Amino acid sequence: MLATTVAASFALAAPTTVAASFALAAPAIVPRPLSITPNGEAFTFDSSVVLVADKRARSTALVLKNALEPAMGWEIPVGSRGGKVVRFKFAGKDWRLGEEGYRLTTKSKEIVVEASTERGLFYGVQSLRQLLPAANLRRSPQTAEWSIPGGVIEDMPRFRWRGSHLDSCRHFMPKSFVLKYIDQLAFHKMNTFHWHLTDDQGWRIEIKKYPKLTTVGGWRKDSTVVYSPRQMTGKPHGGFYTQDDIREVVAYAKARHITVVPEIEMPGHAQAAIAAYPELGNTGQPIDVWTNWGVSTSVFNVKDGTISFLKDVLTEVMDLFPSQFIHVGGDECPKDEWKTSADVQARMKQLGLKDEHEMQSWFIRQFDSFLASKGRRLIGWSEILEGGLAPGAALMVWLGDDGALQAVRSGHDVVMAQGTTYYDAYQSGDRTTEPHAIGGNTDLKRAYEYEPIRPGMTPEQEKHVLGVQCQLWTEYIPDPQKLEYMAFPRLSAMSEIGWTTREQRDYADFEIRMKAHRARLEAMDINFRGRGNTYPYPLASPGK
Ligand code: TNX
Repeated sequence: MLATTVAASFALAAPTTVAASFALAAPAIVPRPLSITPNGEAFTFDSSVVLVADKRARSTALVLKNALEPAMGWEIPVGSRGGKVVRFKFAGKDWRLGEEGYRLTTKSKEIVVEASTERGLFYGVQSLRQLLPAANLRRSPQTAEWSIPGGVIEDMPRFRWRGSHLDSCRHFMPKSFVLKYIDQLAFHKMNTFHWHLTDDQGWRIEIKKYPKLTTVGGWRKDSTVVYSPRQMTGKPHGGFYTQDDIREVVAYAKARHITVVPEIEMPGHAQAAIAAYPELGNTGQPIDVWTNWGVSTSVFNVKDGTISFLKDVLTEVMDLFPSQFIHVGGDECPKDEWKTSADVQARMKQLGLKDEHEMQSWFIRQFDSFLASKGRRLIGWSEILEGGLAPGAALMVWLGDDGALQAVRSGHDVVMAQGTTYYDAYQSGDRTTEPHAIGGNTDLKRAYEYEPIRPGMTPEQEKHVLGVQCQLWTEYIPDPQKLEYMAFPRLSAMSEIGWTTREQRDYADFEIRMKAHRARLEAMDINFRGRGNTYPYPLASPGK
């Protein structure tokens, strides 16, 4: 309600012609801000500039200081006055730009970054960096005209969950890369990092009580390169994050106003855990960590011991991740083993459950009440809807609109993560030039045009759409270089889906701004598609 009023009045105050001429004079900001009103002045950074911040704003001033000093090549003091200043200011009572919004006012002698929270100030700093020449993003002294055009930017996000998922299981992604990726989320004003940490092909988080999860479950003998006709690497693959690594990543993200939401998969996508502890499975037979892609039929059994095991795991997970939401997966759990297991059938009977779908629902509910008792909320993929959502649980919608509508109609929150947000898909229809990907074609335009509010939602139900995120599943993404190729520039599009108002989201305008933005990505060493690098990966196989 507030957002629409504010947006509408700014749209009136800043007609498109003004915005367009300003866009020519100024580097373009991604995600697109709510309003930009030029004033014809310019601020030039030189060694007289002082950052002025009170105690509460000091850490954000330091973010700007640390960001700019390497490229500018001189020291930028934080003080109380100076010749020219960048002033950090907390907003008064009449503030209309929300907790994450900011106002950035640039005149020839002064820049004021204003917000009601440190988070808002932080986003103001991100815009400021995009107003400077892209050279400010490099890490050694650069020669540049450090000038930014004067004016007022007023800005606030559309959604409160603006995220990216990363699958560290199908291919282990080194911690150094995870940190670099988090920097990119922050640069794009995204605030949620959904970390997929367990799957059939690898368990990636150290759990003190169950060391074999990583010593055994963290490693596999081989990996699929192309599914059909089958090509394997012939090499072992693995890795995991220690609890110290996890704490480091969580704190690093927090300093950038990003919440890390961990995902521990259950009852399916569990083969690596069962490889480590066969008693968690249905056959009791030792199995290997999976070397194939797809959906494994080896799933958790439903014994008390397995439920306790998972509660122990979640207890360590909650110690490491302060996020309100804990993701328990819940997707793609084949019922083959449960149908033939005498134990599972007996348990179903004892609990009065009519089929295996109700069994799955019972399973998930054990964790819903457990997480709720610890003050957390459960989130899971579309399938946790089968058999009914527990109160308080939220749905991550990767399947069709029906599930999203069912969830919001019954008052449940949803995060939209549907097919068009899967950035493991091809980025072009031309399979002769693209590196091998999982399928489909989500080019930049298609990615950009995804709309999280689905047809049929009433304004009241729309409020249950917390936001949106992109997914980086890594079956065909063996390393950071290719991850960046698949994620960028589509992640820039995702940032705009989450941040920019519906009315202001415009692909033609985005493309113009992306010219400047690509130069920024290049300066930050992002291997985005279109950068012109070559890739040591197999090309798409015809027809796949
Ligand atoms: C479906 S989305 C999966 C993943 C795969 C992905 C590949 C979801 C909840 N499950 O296990 O990696 O497709 O695009």
